[in-house]
Amino acid sequence: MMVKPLNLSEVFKQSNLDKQLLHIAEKVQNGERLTEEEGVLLFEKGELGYLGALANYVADKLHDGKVYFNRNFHIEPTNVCVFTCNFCSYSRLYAHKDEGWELTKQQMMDIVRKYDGQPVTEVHIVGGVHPKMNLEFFCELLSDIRAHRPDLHLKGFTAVELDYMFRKAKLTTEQGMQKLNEAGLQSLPGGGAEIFHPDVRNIICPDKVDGTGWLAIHEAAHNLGMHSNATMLYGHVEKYEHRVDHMSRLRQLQDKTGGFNCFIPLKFRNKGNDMSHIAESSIVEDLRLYAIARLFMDNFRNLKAYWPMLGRQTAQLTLSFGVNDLDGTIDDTTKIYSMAGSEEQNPSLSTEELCDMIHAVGRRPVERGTLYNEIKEYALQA
Ligand code: V47
Ligand code: SF4
Repeated sequence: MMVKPLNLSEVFKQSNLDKQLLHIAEKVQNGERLTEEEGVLLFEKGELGYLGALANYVADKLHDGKVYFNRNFHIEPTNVCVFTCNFCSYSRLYAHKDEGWELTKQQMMDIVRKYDGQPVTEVHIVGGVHPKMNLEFFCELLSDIRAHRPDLHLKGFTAVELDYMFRKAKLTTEQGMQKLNEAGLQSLPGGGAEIFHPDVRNIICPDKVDGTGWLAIHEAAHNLGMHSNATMLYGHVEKYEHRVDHMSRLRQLQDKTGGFNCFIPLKFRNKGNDMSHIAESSIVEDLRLYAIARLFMDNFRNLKAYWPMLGRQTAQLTLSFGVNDLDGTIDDTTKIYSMAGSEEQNPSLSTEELCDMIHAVGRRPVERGTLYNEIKEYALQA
C-alpha cells in the first residue's frame, strides 16, 4: 500500500521538532525549493526517520509507488587509463597495460551479439581513458552496434572520456559530440562527476576534467537533444558543503536545459585503491544522503540507487528513502565495483529478482527504457 499524502508538517509539529527542520518540512510539503544552507542543515541535523518520511512523500507524489528498472548490459572497452584518480581500483596505467584489458571492436561486437534475440533495451559503454582508443574508433564501434541492433539504446562515455577524445581529435566539444551523435550515441552516463568542488577534486582526482568542464560537456549534449545522467561520488574526504555545492550546480544546469534523466549518488568503496585508509560510509549515512538528494534535487524526477555498487540489500532500503530507480539487470558485465570491494562480485539480477525486491517493500516494479518510457508494469503474483 502506498504512503498517503499526510500533512507531514502537522505530524512534525506535534513531535517537538527543531524549528528549522519544521520550516524545511513545511517548504517540502508546499513544493518550495530548498536553499543550499537548508541542504547543509539537513545533513547536519536531519535524522533518518524525518528524512525518510519527507523523501517518501516527495517520491510518492511524483511516482505513485512506481520503481523503474531496465534490461541492460555494459561494455567496458578497457581499464587502461591515462588518469590516476585516487579512489579508482579498476584502472591500470598504459605502462602496465599487460595487467589490464583492451577489447578490440570485434570482441565488443561479440558481446553485443551475445544478446541477439534477448529483450535488452540498453547498452552502457564506459571504461578507462585509453591513449589509443580515439574518437574514430568509438564512432565505428557505435555505427557497427547501431547497424547490428537498431533497437538498442546506445548510452556511453563519461565526460572524462569525452573530454580526452575531443581534445585528441582537436575538435570542440560541440563538434565531437555531434560526430558521436551521428554515429549513434543517444545518451551519456553520469560518471566522472565525482565532487565538482576544486578543494576536493584536487585531492581525489586532480588530473582529469574539472567540474566546470564536466558540466559544459553535459550541457553540449543536452543542446543537441541528447539526455544524460549525473552522479556524485560521496563518502570520502568531502564535507557536507561540498555535497550540497555539487548538487546545486547540477540543479542549476537542469533548470537551464532539462536534459538530465536521473541523479545517481555513488558510495565510495575502499578496496584496492589509494584511498583505502578511508572508512566507508555507514548504511544510515547512505540512506540519509539519498533522502536529502530527493529533497534538494527538486528538478530531477528520477533518483537511482545503483545496486552493483551499493549492494542489493542497501539498494532495496533506499526505496523507502526517495529512490525510484534501481538501474537494471546488468548481467555481470561490469567490473568497476567488484574490484573496489562491493559485496556484488558478479552483479546480475533477473527481472524476477528485481521485481521481488521492489514488491517486498510495497512498491510497483516498472520496466523502463533509457529515457524512462514505461515498457511494462509487473503485477504481484498471487
Ligand atoms: O566516475 C570509481 C565511480 C564512476 C569507485 O549513468 C567509484 O547510469 C565508488 O558513473 N567507489 C563510473 N565509486 C560509473 C558510473 C555509472 C555507473 C552506473 C550507472 C551510471 C549511469 C553511471 O564510478 C566513476 C566514479 O565516480 N567509481 N571507483 C570506487 N572505488
Ligand atoms: Fe581512469 Fe575513470 Fe579510474 Fe579515473 S575513475 S582512473 S578516469 S578509469
